Amino acid sequence: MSVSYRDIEAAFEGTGLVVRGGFKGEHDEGLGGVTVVLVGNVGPGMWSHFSAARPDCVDPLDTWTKSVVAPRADRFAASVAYPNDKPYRPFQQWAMRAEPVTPSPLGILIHPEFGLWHAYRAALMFDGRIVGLPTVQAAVSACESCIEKPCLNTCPVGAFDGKSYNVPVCVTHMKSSDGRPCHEHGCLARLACPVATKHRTTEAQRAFHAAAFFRSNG
Ligand code: B12
Repeated sequence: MSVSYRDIEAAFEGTGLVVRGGFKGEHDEGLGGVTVVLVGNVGPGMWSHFSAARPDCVDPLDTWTKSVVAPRADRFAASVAYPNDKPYRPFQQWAMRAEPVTPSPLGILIHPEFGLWHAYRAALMFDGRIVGLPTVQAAVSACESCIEKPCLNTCPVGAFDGKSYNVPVCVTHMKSSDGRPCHEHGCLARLACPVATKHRTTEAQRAFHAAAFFRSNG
């Protein structure tokens, strides 16, 4: 079956998830002959779709994601990998081959249009090639021209030093009463990024991700 990139994009239109580029896998990474196409969310676009169909379970976003992605993957005879399924697949490394994203000082990847306000939800694996797979433009990181780097001096407990993320320090702060703003507004360091502020997710979405992070790490 010959699959076109445009058809994959069309299959996700109106779902809240979007197709985010792809790449041809190599034999030495166990992806010989496979084309990987990433699916994710950008800006606040996913939230209303997810909220309207939110399942009542422990991992509602993962469950909702699978309900959107799995039937579409079946239609294209593609297999699927999800970022939270173990063993973890290298989604960030894949993302850098699929679109012009680069590591930010926070560790998460920065996108030229959406800044830090995006994520990856699934990887579709196709046997063979995809017609019309976009080529990736050279990435220019917005962080390079950002002199003040407020992401590195906003965290109330200095959990980010530009090289690593001190998860225990972050979680201990979130457990204390002083950590309330992090629960209510989401990660303050991420929120301080001056890039693509118009694509920020809503406060409700940020609080949802903060709660999920705290539940699994707190
Ligand atoms: C485990 C994990 C974590 C761990 C971090 C582990 C670590 N070493 O520091 C914890 C739970 C702390 C974490 C946190 C977050 N994570 Co995380 N995480 C993952 C996950 C599920 C697996 C990473 C992995 O081991 N991959 C396998 C290895 C082989 O691949 P890799 O590409 O080399 O992975 C390395 C990096 O991903 C790094 N890493 C992962 N998350 C983070 C977060 C930060 C801040 C840093 C510095 C590094 C880091 O650790 C990996 C091993 O060195 C990935 C999804 C995935 N499958 O990759 C998401 C993922 C990397 N996380 C993501 C996000 C968004 C976050 C949060 C910001 C989520 C939130 N709550 O808002 C938080 C940061 C907390 C905060 N205060 O904001 C996104 C990043 C998207 C992007 N734009 O780049 C991913 C891709 C998931 C997704 N659905 O898109 N995460």
